[in-house]
Amino acid sequence: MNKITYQVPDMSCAHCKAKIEGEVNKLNGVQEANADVDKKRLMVTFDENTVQSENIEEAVSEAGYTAEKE
Ligand SMILES: [Cu+2]
Repeated sequence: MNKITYQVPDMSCAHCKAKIEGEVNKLNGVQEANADVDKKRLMVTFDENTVQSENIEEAVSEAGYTAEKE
């Protein structure tokens, strides 16, 4: 399992958090996505053999937000 952390500067409330987590958790290979609204941070545990960080970034942008690798 791999862990990656992103900054999501446009995440501002619990609704954003739920939307982002929901979209990232849909990806095959993602074990856990956890967003911290106060720190504007997204932590993802994933299997790099199944899913890549680009896929995670795409899922975040599908939710309407921007993920920047920390
Ligand atoms: Cu929001």
